[in-house]
Amino acid sequence: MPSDNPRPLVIGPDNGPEAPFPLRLNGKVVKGFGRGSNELGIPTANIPISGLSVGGHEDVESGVYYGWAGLSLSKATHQNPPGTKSKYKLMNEQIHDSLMTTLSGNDSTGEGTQDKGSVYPMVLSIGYNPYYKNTVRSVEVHIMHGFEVEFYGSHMNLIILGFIRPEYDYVSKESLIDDIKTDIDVAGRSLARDAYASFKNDSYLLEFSGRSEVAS
Ligand code: ADP
Ligand code: RBF
Ligand code: MG
Repeated sequence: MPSDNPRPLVIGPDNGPEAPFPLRLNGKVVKGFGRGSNELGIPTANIPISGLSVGGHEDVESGVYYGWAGLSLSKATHQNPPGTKSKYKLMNEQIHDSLMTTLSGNDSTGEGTQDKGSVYPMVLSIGYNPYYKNTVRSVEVHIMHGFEVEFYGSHMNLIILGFIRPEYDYVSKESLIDDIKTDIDVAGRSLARDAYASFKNDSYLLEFSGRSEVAS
């Protein structure tokens, strides 16, 4: 169960990520249990667990992390490019605005690079989803952006910059959703800091050639 203590507003030192971060991993977006959008209203793009073998992260602790996701070009990234004041509603509006403002000064995405793919802020859950008692470990990414369509089959590159919290069991679905919304705000504030925002330009995020089916 989560504790009743107030949660920190940001995670990680202001001057940049601390070891073992940044962690890099990648994989192709696959089907999960279909619960994210339908049950929670929070879609998560799942990648095969073998994505963790990239850079030898198999032993990474289960829990909730934040960072940046690079998505290969798809109908989804085309229809609604990053930075557009999209219909994204799960992050506190002020935090979202200042994250978008920080990013516009330091822009490797947006219209000009649509042919290369796009970079978005993300929160990541690695583990067994104790609330659902999954028997397989999953790697799931919620992207803080409003997409019009699904992007199964797209390749996703991830840079993880910090550990937010362990995974918990919850007394209700609503309390799980509340905590995920807090994770999204914590990630938004954390990523808006210069030393974290700059990772959005890391070339790893938009390298897709040779990265296919599963992780490479
Ligand atoms: P599954 O159990 O198959 O992962 P979800 O309900 O979690 O199903 O939905 C995930 C799918 O929704 C993703 O694979 C992706 O194609 C799509 N999607 C749409 N918007 C988002 C978003 N903001 N973040 C992550 N995935 C999204
Ligand atoms: N599931 C849990 O059972 N416990 C958690 O603490 C938990 N935290 C999550 C945090 C984030 C940011 C995200 C995106 C998902 C989290 N989940 C957690 C997983 C959630 O149950 C899962 O995404 C849905 O079941 C859809 O697969
Ligand atoms: Mg999912």
